[in-house]
Amino acid sequence: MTTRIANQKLRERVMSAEEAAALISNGQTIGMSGFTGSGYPKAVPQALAKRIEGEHAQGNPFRVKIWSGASTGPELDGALARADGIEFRLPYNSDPIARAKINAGEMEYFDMHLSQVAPMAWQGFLGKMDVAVVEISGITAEGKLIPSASVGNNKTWLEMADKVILEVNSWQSEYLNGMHDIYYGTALPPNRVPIPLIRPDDRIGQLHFDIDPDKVIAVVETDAPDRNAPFSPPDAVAEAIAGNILDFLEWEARRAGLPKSLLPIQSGVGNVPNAVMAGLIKAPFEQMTAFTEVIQDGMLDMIEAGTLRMASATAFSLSSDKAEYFNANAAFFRDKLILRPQEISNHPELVRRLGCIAMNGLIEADIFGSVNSTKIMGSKVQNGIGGSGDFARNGYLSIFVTPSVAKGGAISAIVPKVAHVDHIPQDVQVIVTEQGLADLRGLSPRQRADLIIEKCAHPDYRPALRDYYQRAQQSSYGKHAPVLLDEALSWHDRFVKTGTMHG
Ligand code: 0RQ
Repeated sequence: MTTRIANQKLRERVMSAEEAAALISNGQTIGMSGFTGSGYPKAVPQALAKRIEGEHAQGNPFRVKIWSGASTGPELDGALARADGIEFRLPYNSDPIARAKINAGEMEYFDMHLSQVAPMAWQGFLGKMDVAVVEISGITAEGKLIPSASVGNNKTWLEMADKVILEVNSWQSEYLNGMHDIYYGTALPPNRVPIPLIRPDDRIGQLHFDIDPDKVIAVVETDAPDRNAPFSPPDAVAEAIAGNILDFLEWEARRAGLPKSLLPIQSGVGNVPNAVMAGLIKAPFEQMTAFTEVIQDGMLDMIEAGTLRMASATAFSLSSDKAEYFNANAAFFRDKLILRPQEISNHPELVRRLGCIAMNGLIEADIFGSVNSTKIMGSKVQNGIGGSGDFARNGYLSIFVTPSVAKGGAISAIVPKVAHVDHIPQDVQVIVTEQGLADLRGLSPRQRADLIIEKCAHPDYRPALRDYYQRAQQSSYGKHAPVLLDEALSWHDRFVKTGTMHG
């Protein structure tokens, strides 16, 4: 199984996952590849988890610090969290076992903007990286690394880490070779220069990662699929939200005189963004582009339908079926997709220059348009801010989408005040639910409140929101953004105590 390793020197480092995991020590910081369930190492983390369980059984401490690109898969975060082997994790997690550990206070989790991970790692305050464990899809004869289905922070991890363990996964399509654009021009201030990317399809870097072969302590061969949760087919709520967005985009394109190709789209993960992609296939836009962080199922459909000309991202985020489909049809897709490091795919300079249309999910929004994307009832993390902040602050348009209620109606997604803020009102231009769409651009807090309550809130919660807001307008300390301090978070408090926000 050495056909993917064309370099003699690195072929000599091939060993088993168990042997490679034995090279990792307690307390080390590990830079893992992986972004939204693609391109993460699969064999070494599982072998490491087994080793950690063995050490724990003998009463020995063994925990590591994990830095990744974004979420990974059950073989990595799931296995290591189950073994109680993760002491600290950054920057985005969607694994349920790791989430439970974080929310039980048993694992430290630093949730940060995805574009900032690599620059902040270089700034040094996060500490040093001992080992990088990176999945790749092959090694060239010259010893260059062919990236896998995600790029994430791999370039940085390969440069920063003292030692490198490579997983060469032959399940990944060989057609990935040629799809990447690895930019090596980033530097820290005062040496930073403009990033020379003007259009989403510009290529500014190289196809492969550079690597110092002397740092590579192990090469492990795998043949294992990326694992991602399947998307549920769009339900009536997702379709209504998508319909509201599509009407708005058509209106906005006419109003602002945007081209037929619109502006580059960014779409978050989840069923609703996927439904929007499905809707865009039928919209009157042509030759669209995406400058985004993940390529989901819906984007491949748009490319096949001819509505999307190309997509730039840092990773695939495909359901298992779609990932198999991609592998079978990679020859068709390869010249229409570009995968870049996440500090480039999400770079504020580029998002602002290109004028991305950002569409992201939310947990809850308040009547003034602050958005909570991460913490249920203000304290329980769901996933993390991911790239939503990179795009929401810098896009031409910043749209947030959500069903108007959660947990069967026990929770209103529109509340008097969010219990945690990820996106301040200045970064939230449009809020969309299945009830309607609130275009908040240019509006004062009080104008925003009227619109959000009437257009976005569920009818079951609208009277209570109106009542709260009317009383706030009368007795708030200030009248610019009226608030009842002793009541603003009472909806959350009621849910925690009684299981419903209904009074
Ligand atoms: O919980 O799974 O226990 O049922 O949150 O909610 O409705 O399935 O929505 O999958 O679109 O995720 C904001 C989490 C939405 C996502 C968020 C509960 C709900 C359910 C998931 P269950 P849904 P989605 C690109 C951009 C931040 C990162 C980002 C996200 C679970 O979009 O992580 O945008 N965004 N990245 O029941 C209590 C509420 C709730 C609630 C939902 N108000 N109160 N629970 N839930 N609303 C991608 C990357 O950056 C990598």
